Amino acid sequence: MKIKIIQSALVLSIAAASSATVSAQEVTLRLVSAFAENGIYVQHLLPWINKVNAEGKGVLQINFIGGPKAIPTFEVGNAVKTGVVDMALNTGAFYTNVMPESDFLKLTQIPVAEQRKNGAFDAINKVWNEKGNMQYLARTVENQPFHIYTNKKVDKADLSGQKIRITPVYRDFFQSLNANVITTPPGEVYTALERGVVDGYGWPIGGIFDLNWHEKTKFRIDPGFYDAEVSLVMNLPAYKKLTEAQRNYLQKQLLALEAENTFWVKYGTDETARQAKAGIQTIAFDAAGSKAFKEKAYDIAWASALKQSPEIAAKFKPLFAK
Ligand code: 173
Repeated sequence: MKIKIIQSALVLSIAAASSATVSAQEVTLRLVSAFAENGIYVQHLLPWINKVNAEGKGVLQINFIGGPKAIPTFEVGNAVKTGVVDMALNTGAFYTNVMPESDFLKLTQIPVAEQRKNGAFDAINKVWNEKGNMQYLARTVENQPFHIYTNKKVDKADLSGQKIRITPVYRDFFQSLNANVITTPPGEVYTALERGVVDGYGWPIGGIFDLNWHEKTKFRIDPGFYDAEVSLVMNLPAYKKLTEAQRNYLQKQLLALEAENTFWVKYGTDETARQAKAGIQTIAFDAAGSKAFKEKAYDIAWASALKQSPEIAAKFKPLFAK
C-alpha cells in the first residue's frame, strides 16, 4: 500500500515534470476585458481568441478570464501595469489613473495600419512602456465615433441644465458645452438613467443595445466626434518574457486582428439604423454647425492634452492628425 502511494506520487511528479518540459515553449496569457463580456468589443474578440488558441498549440494560448466582474473597469489598467493579469482589452479613458496620456488615443484620425507606418504606433509604445509598464499590442476597434445621447431635446450645441454621464473621453468637451458631468463605468449607465441621476451619456455609435440603454434613450446628437479606441495591451515584463517564436506568433495574430477592423464601418451604419428603428431620434446640426461642433471637440481635447502632458501631446499630435 505504502509502496503504491510512493509509486503513484512518483508517476505524478514525473508527469508534472515532463508536461512542464513539453510545455516550456507554450505560454498561457491571462486576459481580462474592461468592457462587458456580452458587449460588441468582447464578442468581436472572442473568435480571434479561439483562433489564436487553435493555431497556437504548443506556442501561445490566451485564457479569457472575464469582464468587469473579474476586475472592475477602472482597475484593469493597474492590473496590467502590475502584472496581476498579462493582457487586457481596454480603452485609454479607463486607465488615466495609470497615465493621463492613455486617453489621447481617441484623437487619432488615421487608421491603425497607417499609425504603424508613420511612427505613431512606436511613439505610443515608448510612452506605454515607460509610463504604463505596458506594451500597446493592437487596436481592435476603429471608425466608431462618439456621440451624445440624451433624453432632453436641444436645438443647439448646448447641454446647459443637463447631467451627462462621462468618462475622461468626454469631460472637457461636454463641460465646454455647459453640461454637469458624472463619471461612471459603462456598467452603471443603465441604473443612472433609470434613476434619473443622469439625463444622458457619451458613447460611440455602436453598442447602446448591449446593456439595454436604448430603453432609456430618446435622442442622439449628430455628428459624432473622435474615434473610440479599444485595444489590447499587455504587461511589459510578460511581453518581454515571450520567446521569439511566441512573440512572432502573437504579432502575426495581432496584425490579422487589426485587418478585421473593416467590420466596424458597417457595424456603425447598422447600429445607426437600429437606433432609428428603436425610436431614438436624431438631433442634427446644419453643415456649418456640425463642422464647428467637431472642430471644437478636437480643439478642446488637444488643448487639454497639451496642458496635461506638453511634450508627449506635441509629439503625438502631428502623428495622429489626418
Ligand atoms: O465608457 C465610455 O464611454 C468610453 O470611454 C468608451 C471608450 C471606448 C469605447 C467605448 C466607450
